[in-house]
Formats: sequence, C-alpha cells, structure tokens
Amino acid sequence: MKTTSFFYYSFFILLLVSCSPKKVNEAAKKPNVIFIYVDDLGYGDLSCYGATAVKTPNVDSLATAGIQFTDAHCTAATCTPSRYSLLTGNYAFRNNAAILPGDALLIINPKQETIADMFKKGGYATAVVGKWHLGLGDGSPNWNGIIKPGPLEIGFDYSYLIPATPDRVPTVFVENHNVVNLDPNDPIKVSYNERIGTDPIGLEDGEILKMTADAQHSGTIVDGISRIGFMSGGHKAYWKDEEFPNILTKKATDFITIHKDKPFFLYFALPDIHVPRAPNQKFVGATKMGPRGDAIVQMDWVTGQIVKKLKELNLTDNTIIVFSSDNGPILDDGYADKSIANAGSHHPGGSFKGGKYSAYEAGTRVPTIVYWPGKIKPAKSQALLSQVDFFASFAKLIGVKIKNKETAVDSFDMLDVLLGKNKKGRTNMLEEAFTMAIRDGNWKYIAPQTRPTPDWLVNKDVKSGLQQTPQLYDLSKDPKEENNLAEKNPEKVKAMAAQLAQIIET
Ligand code: NG6
Ligand code: CA
Repeated sequence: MKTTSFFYYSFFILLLVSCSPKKVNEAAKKPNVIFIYVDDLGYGDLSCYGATAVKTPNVDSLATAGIQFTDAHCTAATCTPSRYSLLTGNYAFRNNAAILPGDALLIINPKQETIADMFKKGGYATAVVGKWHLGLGDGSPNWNGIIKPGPLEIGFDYSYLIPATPDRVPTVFVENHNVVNLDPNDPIKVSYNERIGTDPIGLEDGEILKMTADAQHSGTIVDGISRIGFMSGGHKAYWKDEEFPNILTKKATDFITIHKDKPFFLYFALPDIHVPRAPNQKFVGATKMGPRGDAIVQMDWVTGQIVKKLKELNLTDNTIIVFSSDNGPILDDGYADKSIANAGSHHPGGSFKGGKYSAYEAGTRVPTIVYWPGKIKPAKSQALLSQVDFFASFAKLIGVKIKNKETAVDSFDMLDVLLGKNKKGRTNMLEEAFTMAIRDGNWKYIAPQTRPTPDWLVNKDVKSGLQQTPQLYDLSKDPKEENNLAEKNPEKVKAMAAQLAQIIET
C-alpha cells in the first residue's frame, strides 16, 4: 500500500471508530431540555391547579402526562433573584440579586459557571429566548453597539431577549449582541433618573395611553403603554407587545428546528403574564377576567406551539419539558387593567396566602411540571423542591460533574424526584422575599424584617409577610399561614432561625 493510501485508510478506520454506533447512540440518547419559565404565574392560575375561570389545555396536558408538583418553589418572590438562582444554582442573596432596572449591568460574572455552561460542557446547543432581567454589559449597556457581556458570555450559544421586563425601557429586542432593527441614525438613550428626549411620557400625555398607570410606570410611552424609565431614539426597533407570542415562539421553534439533530437546552422565558398585559388580538376576550386572564390563555397557546413543534420534528420522546414560574401572582402591578375587578372568584395564588413580593407561600410556591413522555410516569408529587436544584439535577442527568464548592453551591441533585422515582424532596429550603423565610418540612419560619419596605410596596394590596417579630407556621395544619405559632414554640423558632443563619453563613 502506498503511503498516501495507507494514510487515508487509517483515517477512515479512525473515523469509523470515533463514530461507532455506540457513541452515536449515546449522543442521541441525551434528552433535549426545554425550560418554559412563565412570568408571575400563580399556583392557582392554571386549570390543572384548580382554576376554573381560565382554561389551560396545553399546559394541562403536560401535567396529565408528566409529574405535577404541589410543593415546588422558585427561590424568590420576585423575578431577578429567581432567575439568578435558576441559572447559577446559588441562592440570590449571595449576590444581593434584587429587581433590576432596565439599564442594569450583567449580575452574573462570566467566570461563574452557569447552567448553560454546564449543558454546553455536556455537548448541548444552548439558547435563551424571552425575558432576561439579569442585566447586560459591564460598563454601561451599549444599546447602539455591541452589548456584552450578556447571555453569550455566560454559556448561551444564542439569545433573543426582552432585556429587562415588558414594563421597563428599553422596549427593544436584543438578539445576541445587538438591538434588533436599530437605525444608526436614531440612537437609543436610556435613563432611569430623568426624562430624556421629546417622546411622550405617561405623566404628561395620558390621553394617548391604552391603559393608565401608576407614577412609577408613567415614563416613556411605547405602543400606547407608558413604561418604567425614560428612553429616546430607537423608534424603528420598538417592539409591539401584542407581537410577543408570535415573535418569541418563532425564535424558540427556529432554535429547536435548527438543533433537532443534536441535544439542546432552551431556556424559554415568557413575558406573560407580567404587566403590561397586552395580549394579541387572538386572545382578547378569551376569558371574563380581562387582560390578565387572556394573557394566561396566550401563554398556554405558546406552550402548545412548542409541544406541536416537537411532535412535528419527532422529538417528543427525547425532550424533557419543565414548566414553571419565576414568582407568585399579582393582580394590580401598576397598570389599570382591571385585574382586581375582573378576578371574580379566581384565586391566582390557589389556596395559599400572599403572592408576588410576599414571604408567604404563594410568593414562591408555583406551578411546576416535568414532562418526559415514556420516561416519566404520570403522577402528582408533594416533594419539597426548589428551582435552585435544577442545575445539579440536570448535571447528573447528562453526566456533567460540577465542583459544588465553587459552582451551584445551593443546588442539590433532585433528579430522582424530578423523574418521579423518589417522592422525598428537600428537607429544608430558603424562600427569599423582602425578608427571608425557611421551610423545614412542613414548618415555615419567616424572619423578622430587617430592611425597610420599599416605598412602592407599602401601598400595594399585597400581604408581604413583613413583620417586626418572628413568624412560625405549621403548614400541615395551617397551609394558609394564619396561626402564628412563634410565641408558643420558641425552641422551634430558635432552631429554624439557626438553620437560616447557617445557610446564610456558608
Ligand atoms: C416593581 C414594579 C413592578 C414590576 C416589578 C418587577 C413598580 C412600582 N413596580 O418594582 O411593576 O416591574 O418591579 O417584576 O415599579 S418582576 O416579575 O420582574 O420581579
Ligand atoms: Ca416575575
């Protein structure tokens, strides 16, 4: 054999060995993971969790065929902290993560390993589509140039973002490092301190508003809705709120289609049902609850589109869908969309007390479903579960080792619980709000308030759980947290305060 043909022959053999059926099968076996993360969806907002004033057939069918958790929690009663924990596997207080303005810098250090990095290590393509709210950039976000660091610097291969929240400027999409449709002759400026430019603002130009808003939400008017903060420029790049479901679903399903032949992780963070609630015409009037109810139906439709795309591509059996929310529900969050008046007998927090911003159960106990047809037996699980655990659990699933001393320090491997092989979840778990709470089985301790209540929260119709003295509840007998047992059980209070202190000090 001539040297050249010998070379080609050996190369061919090598290729055969490296692509042996076993290896190919192993790669193909790794399931795709789609995390559908709804915004401000409460425990009682889905028909599978007892709602009757709204029907959510698409999410319900995930629940019927998967595991439906009844005691699963986001880590905090607000968005940024919960998202921080989901992506890093750390409780949010470790980084003082709190609700961010729309011009905040990225709060995750690119050197820190995220859940997206972990999936990438495991050979996955990774993407985030939807609401970000973890900050962008490190000097100040350069809306007119390259916006980084952002998701691409912390493990995502692709990103298509609402940079902060739908009620905050800038009201433009950011795809990878750039604002989508930005006209260089109309540069974007953003301020959270003072009015800039000459665009109308809610405080002065109320007559052009689709819905009125409180003072904090009365900054620049975009698409007939006044927002928190002020911006000038970027007019061609403005989003239309009604188009969120179509645009974001398209970006998500495109990513799925492009990556159908290799494992992927898609973090799909829906802006529904956060304010401002301006659902697409298709869904207006779908419920008798007005925009909030209609936005739930819209969110259900989006979920159905993902399931449909997976079916179309024959990916259903090899894809895990996790469905959950970033914090509990709120009816009035700043816009006059008549959510309170139209709620009727609907209880967005189910039978639990509180909601978004609250240290009571409905602040963090959220709908949570894990769906993996053929692999997970349909069941309901009462296991105590925290979203901070998805990091370590998925690492276990896909065989990636994490150094728990530096990475995902609060994340426990709960894979067997997620897959329904084990019904016992955590023994204790933190619930962050404007104070800290801790669960120890069915006991719940809420620490006395140490920081002042934010001004805007004082006047809200929210049971915040903030008190000057300790609170202790036995959820097995008192799931509504009405009977404070702290005075009767000083020993239990002491023990749980110590547990809390220990978590904080580690
Ligand atoms: C609050 C906003 C609220 C909402 C929230 C963040 C005011 C008075 N309220 O500060 O409307 O934007 O922040 O929601 O400004 S979250 O789901 O992203 O945490
Ligand atoms: Ca939220």
